[in-house]
Amino acid sequence: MHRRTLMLGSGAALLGAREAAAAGALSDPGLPAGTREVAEMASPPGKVKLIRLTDRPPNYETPLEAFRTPITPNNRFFVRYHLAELPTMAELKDWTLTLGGDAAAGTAKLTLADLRRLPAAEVTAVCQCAGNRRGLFSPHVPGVQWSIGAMGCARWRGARLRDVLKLVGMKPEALEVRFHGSDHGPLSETPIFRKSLPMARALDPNTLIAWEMNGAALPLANGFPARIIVPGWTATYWMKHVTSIDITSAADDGFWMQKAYRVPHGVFPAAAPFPSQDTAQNSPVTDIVVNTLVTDPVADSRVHAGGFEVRGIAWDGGSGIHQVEVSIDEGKTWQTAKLDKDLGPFAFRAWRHPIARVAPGPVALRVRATANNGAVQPDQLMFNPAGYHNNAVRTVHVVAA
Ligand SMILES: Nc1nc2c(c(=O)[nH]1)N[C@H]1C(S)=C(S)[C@@H](COP(=O)(O)O)O[C@H]1N2
Ligand SMILES: [Mo]
Repeated sequence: MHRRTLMLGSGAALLGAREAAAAGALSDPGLPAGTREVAEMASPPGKVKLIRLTDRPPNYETPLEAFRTPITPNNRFFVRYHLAELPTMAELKDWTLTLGGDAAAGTAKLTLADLRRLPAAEVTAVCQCAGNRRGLFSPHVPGVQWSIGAMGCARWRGARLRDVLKLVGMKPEALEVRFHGSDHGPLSETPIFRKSLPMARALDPNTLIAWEMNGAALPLANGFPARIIVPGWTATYWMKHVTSIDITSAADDGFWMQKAYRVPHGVFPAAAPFPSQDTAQNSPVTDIVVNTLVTDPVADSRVHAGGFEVRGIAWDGGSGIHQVEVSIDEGKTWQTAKLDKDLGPFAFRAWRHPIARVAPGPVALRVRATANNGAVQPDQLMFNPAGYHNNAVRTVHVVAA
């Protein structure tokens, strides 16, 4: 089969310098100088105005303005790939999903039509890269310098992974379920992108193979025709263009499980650990940590001294949001925000809070969320060398007039 590199950025409509600067302000000005010299606004095929970080592989971030609604539109949803050679739409017309593995009782090959014949399930869930906000790490750490937009929330529809696994059955020694997608590296030495889940998470009724995102087919860059959805877990497990699923009796020892996406022990307590992937040195990232994003007012903007509203979103790894608090006095006192409609425990929870009259001049807004499991955003960054799980309370500086 003929394969070629899809450069999502090729033919991208770049914005004018002034528009790019304005959009850059929307993308969050909190990045240390120099972390992002190459970023610019771009509209790769099927997408509108994303922040381009790299082209090969494509890494595009969602700007702040797209988080004003708790559902992120498909055409503004971020894009993250590790490997540069992506499948084309033409190649994916012949897509099939192969089921097997040493701990599967049988094997099968499914088409998209086969998958769609299984009972459909729906879940609204945040897809967030564990490296979201890595660019805001201090001290600086290497890796894609994401600001706040390596995440999105969508309504995903597909088959339950457990129903798919039932088609082949499993042996008692089944330990992990391993996924592979159809993208690959330019050189055969590049480790293929392969991820696995512990059996319990694979069999969780919320874990899906989705073919629909917000009521439409998955965009090519977000995993067409089908991807894994693991609500509550960071997006590294959400395999796009998934082409094979193996039930295995051994822990996956590939690079992307054993070396990448790992955090030191004890720094991030996880409700759902992954014991077969623990080593003496570290653990795999699993649960999304509790976090908030202020969408209004935008940093460095002017607010009305007579009163203004602070708005944003909050989310965690699936316990749901208990409360969101706002402080305008450097965290000495906190006021409780009003939570908007609940779209489910895995979704962005929109919130708002009116600030009464303030003195004209600088205002420093701090916002923190507490999850239903008791977890609260820390004041200080929980440092780890690969730059994951940045959920430190942030300050948004505005000027009241
Ligand atoms: N096939 C494939 N699936 C993948 C990846 C990848 O590189 N290839 N990256 C994973 C990671 S680390 C992230 S953060 C999410 C990003 O999902 P998105 O591109 O739909 O936003 O996809 C996950 N699934
Ligand atoms: Mo990621």
